[in-house]
Amino acid sequence: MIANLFVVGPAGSGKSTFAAAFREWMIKNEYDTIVVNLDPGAELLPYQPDIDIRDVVRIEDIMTEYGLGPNGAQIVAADLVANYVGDIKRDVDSYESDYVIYDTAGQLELFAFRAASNFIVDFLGENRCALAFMFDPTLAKTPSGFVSLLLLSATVHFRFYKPYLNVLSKVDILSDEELGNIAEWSENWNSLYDSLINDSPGMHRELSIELFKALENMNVFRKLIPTSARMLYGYEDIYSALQLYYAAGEDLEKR
Ligand SMILES: Nc1nc2c(ncn2[C@@H]2O[C@H](COP(=O)(O)OP(=O)(O)OP(=O)(O)O)[C@@H](O)[C@H]2O)c(=O)[nH]1
Ligand SMILES: [Mg+2]
Repeated sequence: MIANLFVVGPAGSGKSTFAAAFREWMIKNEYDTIVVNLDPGAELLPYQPDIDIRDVVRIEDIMTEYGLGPNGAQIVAADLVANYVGDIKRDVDSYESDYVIYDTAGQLELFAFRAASNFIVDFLGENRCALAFMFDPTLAKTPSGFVSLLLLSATVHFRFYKPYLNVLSKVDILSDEELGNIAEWSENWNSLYDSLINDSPGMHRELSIELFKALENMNVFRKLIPTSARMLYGYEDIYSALQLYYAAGEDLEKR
């Protein structure tokens, strides 16, 4: 059965580049993998999608047809994707690929907070599906930014209720010290709490501390997997983590 991975995250967090780099790593390692672009609003993609929703859902057409501006059209487009899941599934099946990576809409809310997306993930993901939530390092490198991303990731998790990985993107732009801090926060929640307490005082710090406590109670902390598309780094760890979900640790056959 096909293993499906949906890549989600805030705008510009590196979803499309991750999808491209992970496919590259997978193919290099002889795992048959395709990428499906589910972002109708993507203007330029850093890869050639094997299947592209923009072939059937086009923002310009929606703007003309519904008399909408670009933002309204993005919302309609996000919902219209659901009409084509049968066609997408047929195309995916025709590839007979073992792994399918789905690149999702640029703005997180267009994917994570639309009812249509639950249907899309359930239909395409079947019962072999995981989500990768991208942590952008520019936000993740401050303790309060890190907590904000944890909250978003947890929100996505509870919306879809599928196995999920938290992925740190673009680690090549972090200094060793910044990367060390993030790794420490993701492995040791007490250190995240200490960093929050030591942050400059203010409402923002108070809010982050309260959010931290709520997240702790919800037991949503998990280790971040660092990656860099530029250095093709971290994808083996992604693959291993996914195997735990897809095949209970059992390696799928190479082809
Ligand atoms: N240095 C570096 N830059 C990266 C990496 N991954 C992505 N980027 C850059 O981050 C920016 C956003 O990357 P995308 O892959 O387009 O991010 P996205 O989440 O798909 O963006 P939207 O779909 O537009 O929301 C681009 O300028 C990428 O070149 C990385 O590993 N290292
Ligand atoms: Mg993208």
